[in-house]
Amino acid sequence: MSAHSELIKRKNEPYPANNGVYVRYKNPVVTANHTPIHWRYDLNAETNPFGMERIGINAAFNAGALKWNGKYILAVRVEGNDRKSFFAIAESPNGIDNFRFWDKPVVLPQLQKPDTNVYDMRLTGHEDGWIYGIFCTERKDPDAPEDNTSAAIANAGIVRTKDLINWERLPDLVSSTGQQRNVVLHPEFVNGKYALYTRPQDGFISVGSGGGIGLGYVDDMKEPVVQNEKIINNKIYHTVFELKNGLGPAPIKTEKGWLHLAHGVRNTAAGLRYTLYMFMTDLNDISKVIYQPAGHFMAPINEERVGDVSNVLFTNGWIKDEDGTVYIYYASSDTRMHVAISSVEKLTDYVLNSPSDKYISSESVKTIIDLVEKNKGLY
Ligand code: M1P
Repeated sequence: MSAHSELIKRKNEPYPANNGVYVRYKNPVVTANHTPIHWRYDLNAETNPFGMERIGINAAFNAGALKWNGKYILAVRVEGNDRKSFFAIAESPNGIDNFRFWDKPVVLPQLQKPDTNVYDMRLTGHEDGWIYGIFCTERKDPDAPEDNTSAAIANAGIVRTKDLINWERLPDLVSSTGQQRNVVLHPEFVNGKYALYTRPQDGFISVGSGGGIGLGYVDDMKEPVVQNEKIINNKIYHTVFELKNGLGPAPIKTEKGWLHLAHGVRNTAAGLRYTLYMFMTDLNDISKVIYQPAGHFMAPINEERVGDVSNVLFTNGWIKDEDGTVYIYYASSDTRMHVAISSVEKLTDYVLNSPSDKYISSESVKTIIDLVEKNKGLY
């Protein structure tokens, strides 16, 4: 067996230690090395006598996820050595290992002005019958001075499909708040409208006076103009989402409310630190956050800490299975994909019963002391 097929067929194992909320799996589920050999090597010995890799793949991360035709599907952000990202579908029979890329990457139809770079697709199976992919489209800022070669404009690109092969491109999102990233489509209509979670930002990297997870409504995805956008989960001083935040995948509906998974960013002397956190919104008013545990739900550990952009966990995909198991797909340090397993029941318990942030140290101590008192006689 070749090293490549050995890597793909490698069995994954759970880490023995866990916190009762989720179980991490040991091996990354998708890496740059999982991409097919025939994407990277010219397999003709006449035109490639040295057997050289012709096209390098740098990373495979930030994947959208969906259970489709009984398979666990990831819409992976694959980044070439040329720094361009694109999407490629990888599927697994069990959600934890054996992820294999489809024959070719996704061919994304272009608008009049092509995307320079695309990334971080959220897949939503909407009740209108389409599977939508909302992703970040990035283009050079036309107003940037000539010597500024980094200034870019980020917005939400939109595609939809019925088979994950043929994608219909819809116009980019139109919102009054400037740039957008981390835009996610809610799976149900709300009062007959499409509901979109947004992340308005003033600049390309910095959210500036913008930021926070927003919610807005669109009448028709073929003319995606966001109305009534308002922030439902703001950035807050001295939290794990002090600097910025953004929604991960589309929320999961439970009996108690909509479960949300998001990323929060804070600044440190070592640079930005991205962790994952959760909250729940009301079933009757999806703009209302009803529960939010303090702090992070997952943070980078061990080798997850290191990569192209170190100290980053990012998620834009999870799958709720028929039996209530939840597969949480997350990327570490903008380099590779992992899975952790939980369930709707456990995540709901986590969100409902973990203490909320009281925003000052003395209250954090009080919360611990309350638990110590409650545990009297049990330790
Ligand atoms: O490098 C970390 C992440 O940075 C951006 O996320 P956000 O817009 O929330 O800061 C994105 O480029 C994301 O792809 C990346 O993982």
